[in-house]
This record gives sequence, structure tokens and C-alpha cells, in this order.
Amino acid sequence: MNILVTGGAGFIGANFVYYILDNYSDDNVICVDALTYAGNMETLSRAMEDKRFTFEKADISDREAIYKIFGRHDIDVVVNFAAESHVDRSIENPELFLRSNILGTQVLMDACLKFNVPRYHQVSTDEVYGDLPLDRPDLFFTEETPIHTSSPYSASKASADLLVQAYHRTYGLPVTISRCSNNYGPYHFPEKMIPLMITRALADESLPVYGTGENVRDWLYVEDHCSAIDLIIRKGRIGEVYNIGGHNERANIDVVKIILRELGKPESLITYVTDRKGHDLRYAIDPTKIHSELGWLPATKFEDGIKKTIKWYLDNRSWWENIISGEYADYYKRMYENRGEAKKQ
Ligand code: NAD
Ligand code: TDX
Repeated sequence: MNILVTGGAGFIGANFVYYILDNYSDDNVICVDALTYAGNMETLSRAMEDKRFTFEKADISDREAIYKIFGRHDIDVVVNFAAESHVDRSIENPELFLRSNILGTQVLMDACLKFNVPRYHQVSTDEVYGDLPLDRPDLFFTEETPIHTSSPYSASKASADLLVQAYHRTYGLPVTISRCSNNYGPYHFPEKMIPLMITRALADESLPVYGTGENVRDWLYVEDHCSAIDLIIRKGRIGEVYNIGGHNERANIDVVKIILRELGKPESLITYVTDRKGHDLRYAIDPTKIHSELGWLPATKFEDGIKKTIKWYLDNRSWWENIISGEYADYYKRMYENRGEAKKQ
């Protein structure tokens, strides 16, 4: 198969590129990425040495560039990871999220129709379902849970999902959608909670926990997300939505304490800061459908996954030190100084 992966220089996209190259010797991967602040060619250095891998720098909302790329390759499936992905950045500046996440999705689907690509997969998120209350552990997101978004990020992802379903019904585009819970693992950009806490703890810097730290996320090791998408694009039913998650709910503060314990750092580094606006309380995925239809199960338990992740950040210091030494420092100051914390830098 020739698989066109968008956003392959980012966290999950890059892990997916390696998942395919390492597991399928007959598959080729064409990666399309605009190389925004979140895209990193260093992440793809091993892939660049593989004859089965081609890199195309382009913005998915640039119709002309995307049509040229689709004209150059014989594509069997498109897997769209490319997106602005950070909730806090969407609160600061929503516009880019609408362009990349919604219009970019439309351009890719138009290209699929124009060039008769037989399969389009949209990588979506559990955030499209909004949040669940903290005091109802019996409630989970199923594929039937109504869309109910909180942030400009989640609204942009939900809008894209609706467009994907509309292109299926109106134009007959053969689509699937997956909605996964929070990922963690190698190549996770250090603006997101887990890598931010690991990298700051290693530098003995304060760890900014939003609000009370009681908000719950449902963490999945990134390779398990990749194996689920791989199953969906090969065996999933056209027109269907599949939730992906491993029943691994944790309060943020507990995750931060686990990281500190693993690194042998004191809990006194924890600093409670002003909460995220509109902060979703709890995410929790019901993965029954993908398990019963496609036989998917996660392979990595959180206890092992978090150890592997911490080891990866210890072994790959130059990868993240390059990131945090650049414009990231301005980002951190801008995002955190009004939260009553950055003053201590
Ligand atoms: P990321 O921010 O690490 O990477 C995004 C990648 O997309 C980057 O390489 C960036 O350069 C590229 N990109 C952004 N806008 C682009 C555009 N207009 N054209 C081309 N490339 C563009 O994101 P991630 O965490 O790897 O998330 C990947 C996808 O998975 C996103 O669609 C996100 O909504 C979804 N998702 C993420 C999580 C999570 O926990 N991180 C969970 C569920 C779903
Ligand atoms: O400094 C922080 N302090 C903190 O307490 C940061 C960055 C986050 N948090 C909290 C907010 C969330 O409750 O940690 C939790 C996780 O935050 P993020 O890592 O920003 O992830 P989240 O907002 O849950 O969204 C992620 O999962 C769903 C991804 O970034 C999305 O792309 C995905 O769709």
C-alpha cells in the first residue's frame, strides 16, 4: 500500500510512520507536513534513510500544493494527523486551528475525490465529546455520545468530523474516523502535560498544575493508538467512527506525582497555577466497538508506558533540549506568566 500520512513530523504522526515502516515491508509512506513549530525533521531522520519513505513539505490547506502532491503519487489511503493540536494555543489564537483543522481536512478530502483515492481516515479526538463529570465514574464516551465541544481546538476537530461524515454521505467518499484519548510516549512535544512535567522536573523547575490537579485524562501509549489506526484503515467499516482508549484514567496530579517519583524529584516542585479557561473535567473512552469489531486491545500498561517514556526523554535529551532552547522559551513565558508562576523562572 502507498499510505499518505499528513502531520508525520509531529508526535503521533511520526510514531505512525515508524509503525508502518517497521511492521509492513511492502508499504510505502508519503509524509506531508507543513513543519509548523510542532513539526520536527529530526524526528523523521531514520525514516528519511528508508527508500520506502518520501517527505513532502506542504500545508494541507494549500489546495494547489496538495493537488500537485496527489498528482505525483498513487495513493491507496490518506491518514490525516495534521492539525494544530494544543488546547492552550487554541484559546490564545483560534484562527489557525480553523484553517488547518477544518479547511485542511476539506482540501484533503477534495483531493481524494479528484484523484479517486479509495480510502480517507480522519484522526480525531475524544475531546469532540466534551467532558464528563468527576463524580460519575460510571459514564464513558461511546461513538453515540453527542458532540459537545469546549475549546476552539475541540470545536475545530468536531467541525472536521462533521465535514468528513458529510463528504461520505454527499459524495460517497470512503471514510473512517477515529477518536482517541490522550496519548503519551516518544516525540511528544514538550508543551503537552507529560513531556512538560518530565523536562521541567529534570531541570528542577516548578511544575505548573492547572487548577486543583483533579481533572482526569484517559492516557494511552502512542504505539497503541498507531496499532488501532492501522487496524481501522485495513479492516474498519467504511463510514464508521471508532473510539480508541485503554481504560486508563488518571487525575493530573497523580500523573505528575508518578513522574516525580520515577525521577527521584521532590513534590515541592509542584505549583498550582490559574486554571485553563473552559478546562474539561474528565475524559473516559469506551473502546468496546473497536475491541469487538476489530479485536483491538492496548498492549502497554500505564505503569510500563510511563517508565518507557521517561527513559526515552532521558536518552534523547538533545531532541527536546533543541526544542526548549528556541522559541519555546517565549511560548512558556507568554503562556504561564499570567498564571502566577513564570515569575519564579
Ligand atoms: P502535534 O502537534 O505533535 O503534530 C502535528 C503535526 O501536524 C506537526 O508535524 C505539524 O507540523 C503538522 N501540521 C500542523 N498543521 C499543518 C498543516 N496545516 N498542514 C500540514 N501539516 C500541519 O500533534 P499530535 O499530538 O501528534 O496530534 C496528531 C493528531 O492526533 C491531531 O489531529 C490531533 O488532533 C489528534 N489527537 C491527538 C491526541 C494527543 O493526545 N496528542 C489525542 C487524540 C487525537
Ligand atoms: O502545564 C500544564 N499543566 C496542566 O495541569 C499543561 C500543559 C496541562 N495541564 C493539564 C491540562 C489537562 O487537564 O493536563 C491535562 C493534559 O493537558 P494537555 O497535555 O495539554 O492535553 P489535553 O488538553 O488533555 O489534550 C490532549 O489530548 C487530546 C492533546 O493535546 C489533544 O491534541 C488531544 O486531542
